[in-house]
Amino acid sequence: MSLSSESLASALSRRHRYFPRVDSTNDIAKAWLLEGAPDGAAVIADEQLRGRGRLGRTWHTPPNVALALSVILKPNASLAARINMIGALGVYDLCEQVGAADVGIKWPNDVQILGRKVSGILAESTWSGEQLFGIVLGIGVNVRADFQATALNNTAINLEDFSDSRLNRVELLRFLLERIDHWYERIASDEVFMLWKNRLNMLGHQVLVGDKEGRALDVTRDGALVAELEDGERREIHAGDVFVIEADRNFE
Ligand code: BT5
Repeated sequence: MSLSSESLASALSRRHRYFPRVDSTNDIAKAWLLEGAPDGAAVIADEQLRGRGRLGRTWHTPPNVALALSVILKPNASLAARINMIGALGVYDLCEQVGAADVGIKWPNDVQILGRKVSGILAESTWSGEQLFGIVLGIGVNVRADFQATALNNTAINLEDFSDSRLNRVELLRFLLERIDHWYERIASDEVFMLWKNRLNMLGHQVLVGDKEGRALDVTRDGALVAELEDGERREIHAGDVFVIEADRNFE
């Protein structure tokens, strides 16, 4: 069963829109949100020409080899920061489902297998004044991409590396969306936060906070990272960029 409007229509019961090729599923989902898309609606694409990461970075989604989706969610505004957790937990479950071991979440939004990035998550909120209109939860997952000729060769990994047989992307999407629904239903519960925290692979490890070195100590309930810098200063990082230092990458 290959990825197509027909195969998705028979596999998914939720409202969704499928496109063989888009610039970015997040952009389409944001427009649909403004037109009144229902909670849980999803935009799915086979290929992205301008897949977006955070801070102007790009996300690589060649045709036939990946998952690219954006789920429109309408949580209570006080729980908006947990949407990233929902995405990461869903992808983590998907990795385990295909048999991957050593799966971990790298704060704030990467899912890694063996320390390499299999998935990136980009949650974008739309506000109408003080009111949260909705959040687009964008998720990219590598299934069988060829990274050899790219700069990602040493840092990216595919789900199919952990499976004896070819993976069916329609089935993967169905499972991932089910897990997102599962965690979204529990978004207000402590279970979501605790499990996300337990699945982080970097607490206790050295990190770079901007240009300063420090140690990742903890995370707050709304998803901020607490790091202790070399000079002993403790800092809460909300949207900053934290890199795990290479030498400390073999999370034992
Ligand atoms: C992310 O950003 O990891 C968020 C990626 C979100 C992508 C999804 S796909 C569906 C939806 N539509 C969109 O347009 N976006 C979302 P960030 O943490 O900034 O990481 C970006 C970095 O990851 C890049 O600078 C590369 O180094 C690396 N990267 C890019 N493509 C990759 C891939 N396919 N696999 C592994 N690493 C990749």
